[in-house]
Amino acid sequence: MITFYNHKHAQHQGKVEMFRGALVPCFEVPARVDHVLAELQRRALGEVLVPLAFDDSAITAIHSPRYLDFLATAWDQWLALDPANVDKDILPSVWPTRTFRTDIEPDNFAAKVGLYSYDAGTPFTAGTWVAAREGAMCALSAAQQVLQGDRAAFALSRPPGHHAGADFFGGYCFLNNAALAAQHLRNNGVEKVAILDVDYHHGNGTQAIFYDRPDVFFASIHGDPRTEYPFYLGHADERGAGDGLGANLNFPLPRGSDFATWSMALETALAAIEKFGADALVVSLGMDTFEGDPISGFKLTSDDYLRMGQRLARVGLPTVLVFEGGYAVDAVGLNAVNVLQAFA
Ligand code: Q9C
Ligand code: ZN
Repeated sequence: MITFYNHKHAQHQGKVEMFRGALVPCFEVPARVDHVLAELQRRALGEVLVPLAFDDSAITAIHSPRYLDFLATAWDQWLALDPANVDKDILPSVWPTRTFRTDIEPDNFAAKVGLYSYDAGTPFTAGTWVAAREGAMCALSAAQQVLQGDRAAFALSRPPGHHAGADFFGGYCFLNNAALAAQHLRNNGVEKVAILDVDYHHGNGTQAIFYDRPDVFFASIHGDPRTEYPFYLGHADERGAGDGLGANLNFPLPRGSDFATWSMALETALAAIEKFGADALVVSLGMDTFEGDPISGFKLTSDDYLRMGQRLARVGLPTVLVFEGGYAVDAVGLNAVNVLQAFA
């Protein structure tokens, strides 16, 4: 399996995120991807390539122009406020909640940051746009590889993507890599695409992007949003809207769930994907379901990821795997490559 590696990922390097009234060191660190790359190379799992370049139209197919313009200029706007900002991350602190307007972009920079985000845990740094954009190219390249006939391809990148919506960042995510891959498949002759999100956290961004669409099925297995981030989406009764009704399926599971419970949800999700008639599969491959994850609550073991990879391969569809979360840094290489090796 070919891996498209974001060699610019370390340009996104957040310092701190808000947690219980304090700024704490970021969990989403460059070492995560370094460990996956090292393990891929140690097990010689296939070629590791830099991504191809795709036109902006591949990104505007998912993200709004004004959001992309904000991402591209945010760091310069931040420095224009005060050159001393160069040593600090951008973190939002004000948001337009219910009853506020979001159609007018404010001139005030803090207000803009809030307009395009939904949490205070996702720092925007000097290299965030460059890293996120190159990550999008990795996801698009992996989709392209599958379009060209490969059984599967892997996009190895950070920042992750599945919490990012058409016009907002959050949950450590800026551009929705899985959505970009799915849309690229759609735009190049694949009629029906299924996205399976196995990250511990509900893929709220991906769900929102495709919620009213009948051509992209979204299924997610995740910690119950009543107790787990992102809290405000991911319930079982969210089944899609309009033409997309029936093309969205959530499996919220309680904290502490192990692979026995998790894999029952997987079987139901895969049966629904088969019934949908998907021609290709995009997997949001988060590794934060691991028992050792510092911010999550499932109990999957390293061996369980071999079972997961085997099962995903048995679906038999052309598959794009996109790296998402996973914060047990020392184990994330072993666990991710277990999925990939068992798949291959
Ligand atoms: N103190 C992904 O896995 N908040 N994002 C965690 C920890 C945000 C996770 C709070 C978690 C976002 C891609
Ligand atoms: Zn996650």
